[in-house]
Amino acid sequence: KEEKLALPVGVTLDRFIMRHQEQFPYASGELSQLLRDIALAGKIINREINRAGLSNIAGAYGSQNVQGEEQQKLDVVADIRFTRALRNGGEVCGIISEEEEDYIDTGNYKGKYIVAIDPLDGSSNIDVNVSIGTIFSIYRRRSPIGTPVQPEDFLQRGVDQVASGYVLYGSSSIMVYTTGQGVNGFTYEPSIGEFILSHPEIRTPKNGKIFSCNEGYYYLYDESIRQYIDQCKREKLMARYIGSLVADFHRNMLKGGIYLYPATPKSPQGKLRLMYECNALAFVIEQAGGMATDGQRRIMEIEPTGFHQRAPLFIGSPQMVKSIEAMMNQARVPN
Ligand code: P6P
Repeated sequence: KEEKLALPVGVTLDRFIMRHQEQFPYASGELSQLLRDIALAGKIINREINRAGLSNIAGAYGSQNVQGEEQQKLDVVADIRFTRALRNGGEVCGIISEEEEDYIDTGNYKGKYIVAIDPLDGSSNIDVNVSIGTIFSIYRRRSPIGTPVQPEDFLQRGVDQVASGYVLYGSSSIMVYTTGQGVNGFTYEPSIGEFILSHPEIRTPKNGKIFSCNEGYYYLYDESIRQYIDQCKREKLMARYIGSLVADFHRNMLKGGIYLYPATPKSPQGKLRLMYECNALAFVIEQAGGMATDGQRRIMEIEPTGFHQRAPLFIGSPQMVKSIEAMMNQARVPN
């Protein structure tokens, strides 16, 4: 295990990636380049989001933007930008995206990596100025280099992720990722167009005082989930639910807390997607000392069978996740 590389706050993402790569003498630099490509796409989306403004409000200026182009919804724009950046970067042989039914063969047969991505999660929040995020997950391909990507290249368990992370477009924008050596956050400085290390070595508190779920579904949840929510209220915990996964996840990771999206009769497998939401955030939270489960199994051990399959998600401070898991297990034990 290489010694921890403690870089000072203020170092740029490029410098950070380069310094970390130096620690892996056999690293070919492809993953470093891939992370840079993702950061570049994040900068471009950040600009599009900040520019959305009036041009994106339906009716205000019609659906044409100033260039007379058909105004596209930002999540479509994000999907085009990210898939283009990943295709042009050359490191990625295939992509699965929340916005695309089938996988994308980028034609980069020499590419070592595949990427699962939610280009802009929570896009319903865009029109009401709520923070939104990009979530990504990176795997090494399984099929031979030099051949076209195969479906099974994408169906890998979360434990096999090489890297994962997100970009949160909020009051300021931040890119947070892990390559399995801890979690670091880089705040975007638009005046110089750089992501700057602002949150080195993020560790999530072992316990927390925030619970995040859509209580509108309270009566749809299993009894054990309702018991856990009641317990949170008895303990006077803070209810915080933005309705934007990346924003809720990021706040809870920094301050301590739990985010839950349980199964309901309406969504028997929950709502969130395993490959490019649950697994990506599960890798980050575990690297920050937290936990992520579907209520029965560690999220990252779920054997995927489909690109867009859903999973219930309980993620955050380990003591809080363990506590709701215990309640759910108790409910399962026949008395
Ligand atoms: P609900 C947004 O659509 C999203 O995918 C996540 O960002 C968010 O946490 C969740 O769904 C909100 O879902 O059912 O509470 O509106």
